[in-house]
Amino acid sequence: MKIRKIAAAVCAAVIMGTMGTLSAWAGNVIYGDVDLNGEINVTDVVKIAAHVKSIKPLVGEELRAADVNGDGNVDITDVVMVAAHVKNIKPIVQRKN
Ligand SMILES: [Ca+2]
Ligand SMILES: [Ca+2]
Repeated sequence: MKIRKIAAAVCAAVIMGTMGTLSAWAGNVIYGDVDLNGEINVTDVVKIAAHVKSIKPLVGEELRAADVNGDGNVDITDVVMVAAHVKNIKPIVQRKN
């Protein structure tokens, strides 16, 4: 019986993991959270700035999360918006993914 319980727990964990992956794939990004760690901080500002300066281009979800104002481009405006958020000057308003 114990083995069945463990097997059920493992199954549940796998299903949960798959669902988590799918929802990430479906694209629930936090705009401004470019490194996708769940919070918007100075690291994200640095990453967007590096992208804008063509030092280290962002791809995929990171790139999508970096377009904070949703105009289709990741540029200095997005850097400024994330910086303002981090400094508690102007919080980023999350729009629908
Ligand atoms: Ca982050
Ligand atoms: Ca933008």
